[in-house]
Amino acid sequence: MITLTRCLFCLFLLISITQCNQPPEEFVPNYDESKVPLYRLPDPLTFENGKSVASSSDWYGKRRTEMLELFEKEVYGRIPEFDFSQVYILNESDSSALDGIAIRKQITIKIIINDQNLDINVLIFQPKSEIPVPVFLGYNFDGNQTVQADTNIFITTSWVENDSELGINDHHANEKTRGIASSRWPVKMIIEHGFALATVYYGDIDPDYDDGFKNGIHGLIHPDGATPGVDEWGSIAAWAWGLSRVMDYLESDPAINAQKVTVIGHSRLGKTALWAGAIDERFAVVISNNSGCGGAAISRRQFGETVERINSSFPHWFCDNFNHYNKKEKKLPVDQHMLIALLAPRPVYVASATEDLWADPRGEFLAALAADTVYQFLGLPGLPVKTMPDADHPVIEGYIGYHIRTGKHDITAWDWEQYLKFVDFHLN
Ligand code: GTR
Repeated sequence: MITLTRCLFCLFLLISITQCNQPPEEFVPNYDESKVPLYRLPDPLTFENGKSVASSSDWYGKRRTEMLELFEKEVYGRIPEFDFSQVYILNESDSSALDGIAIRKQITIKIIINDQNLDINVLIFQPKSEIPVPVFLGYNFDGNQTVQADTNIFITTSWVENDSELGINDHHANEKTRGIASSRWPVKMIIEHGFALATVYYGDIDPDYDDGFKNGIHGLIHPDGATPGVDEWGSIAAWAWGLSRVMDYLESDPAINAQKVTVIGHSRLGKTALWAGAIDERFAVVISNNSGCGGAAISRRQFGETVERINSSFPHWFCDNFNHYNKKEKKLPVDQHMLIALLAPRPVYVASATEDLWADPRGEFLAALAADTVYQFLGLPGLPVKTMPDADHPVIEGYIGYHIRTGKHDITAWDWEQYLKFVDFHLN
């Protein structure tokens, strides 16, 4: 008997060891619409206790708060309460920028927490105007100097990703990076439409790698190796917090109309723009460009990038609770249409690209469509179409704008043209 037990135990050990040595299962994204599982979206107009939202005060006063808390607890993580002060330092300003059509300003927002500092470096281009101007606020991926080939822009000193082609091998940006993202920032066009542009390198707030939350704003708030709790902020929430600090600054700048701040972001920064707009209602308009999983796309579709995949590739983006929904999207008490609905009654624009299947363009459209019920409920024209428009046919007349552009995962001058029209239509 003992021998038999021992044999069984050895067999069990052998199987376990063999399993441990298996390479991790390769992730094969689903790009086949017919393989999207059947799912039912949670209804933004039904409370968690099953009761219906009956009035707009029910929505604004109760259900919206309930949904916001669910997103905080299960997806992005709650921002802990902490004391800080901030000062604004104007480092540079020049009224002959962009061939004389704009004023360039470079400001440091110095956040002071327990005698430690976090510097958020803001680059602003603004039209020459007698009256305060509306502004687009968006993070850039690689440093303010990448937005324009303008030698006066300070090169970021924050941690950046290494890039052998650009000769970056010690996480410090260099001269070669000037203007490399200028196709994503058609600054002249923005200025000519009467808008200012404010941009910040997102790495100023939290460097985008999984370091156990030791650096950036997390490091200042959770010192001595402590990490955020399972329902506390990951990097997306930290970046969203940073956008609110820039908003604080914009409110203090007499050249800016702080009632007309549009927060915009591409990809992971589109996810961030959506969450920033949800938690900070000072943002008048929100634009999500190709934000995909954890952004505008419906998680339950499991098309392209999935919850499990994003949590394993980027464990620092969301709160730890989000891991509970790996391969269990149906258990999520929310889905991303509810994130869009949290922006009501403000205008929001969702944009996809035909070749960006990883971000699930149809899932992004369906989320915008499902958010429409909340806008309609509040008496606002939400999304003016019921079926996905053809490529390059923007829908901008409602409170929810949408387009799918021909091409790849990117933000282009054509995307910006639509955003300028949309924001002009709603804010001016
Ligand atoms: C991808 C990620 C996407 C998206 C993108 C980006 O690797 O899977 O969710 O955020 O990065 O931000 O460029």
